[in-house]
Amino acid sequence: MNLFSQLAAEPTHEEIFPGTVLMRGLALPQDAEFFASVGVILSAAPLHPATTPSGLPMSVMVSDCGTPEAFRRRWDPQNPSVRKLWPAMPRVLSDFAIRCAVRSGFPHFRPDTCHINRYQAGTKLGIHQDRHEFDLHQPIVSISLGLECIFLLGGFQRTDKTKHILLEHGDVIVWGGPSRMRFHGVQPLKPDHHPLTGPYRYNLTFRKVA
Ligand code: MD3
Ligand code: FE
Repeated sequence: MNLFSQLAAEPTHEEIFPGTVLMRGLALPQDAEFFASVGVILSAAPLHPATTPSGLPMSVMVSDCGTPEAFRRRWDPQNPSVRKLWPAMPRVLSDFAIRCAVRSGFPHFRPDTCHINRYQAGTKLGIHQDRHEFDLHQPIVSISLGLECIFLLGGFQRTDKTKHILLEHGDVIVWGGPSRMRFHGVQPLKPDHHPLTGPYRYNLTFRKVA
């Protein structure tokens, strides 16, 4: 490893807003391990289309894992068709999410769910707020794997102007209390290919919901 690749391997620590910390590249050293864990989850809990609150299918495919308590809480009312109990969260993923939270000033975070979003060319996520019931004192940890995307991070009203944030393979964002109700979305993905994930972007979102 030369000097430049060492510098490139160093993750960033950028506070975008109070309560929003972007750590570029933090997941890179374990990317293959994490992607293998995603495969294990998806073999037990296959991807299905996310649905809008009114029941319409969306272009983003989703799955979940976590504790039975979190499953019963049905924190994601967008997926009422999922009946099978979620598989357990792989330890490598929960341990990493906890380390991400510690680095961001949330040492008590213990996620009980990991929600998976899968995007491909053209998949987008319209500007929305996450209004699910969960402990507002807990942060949310999000890991990006595979294709890059433009993440839109807005304010507290739908029409507030948005920051455009390039999220690449291995990037991690932690969302803490004061940023929790910000509007956010994902611009349509460009067609591309990633050596680990192929034509897809995966986003893993860790939360404590029970
Ligand atoms: C921003 N997913 O599933 S960030 C979602 O890239 C979703 O797939 C993003 O937005 C994605 O609802 C991952 C998740 C996230 C969660 C809470 C937030 C972003 C947030 C609260 C405030 C601002
Ligand atoms: Fe969201």
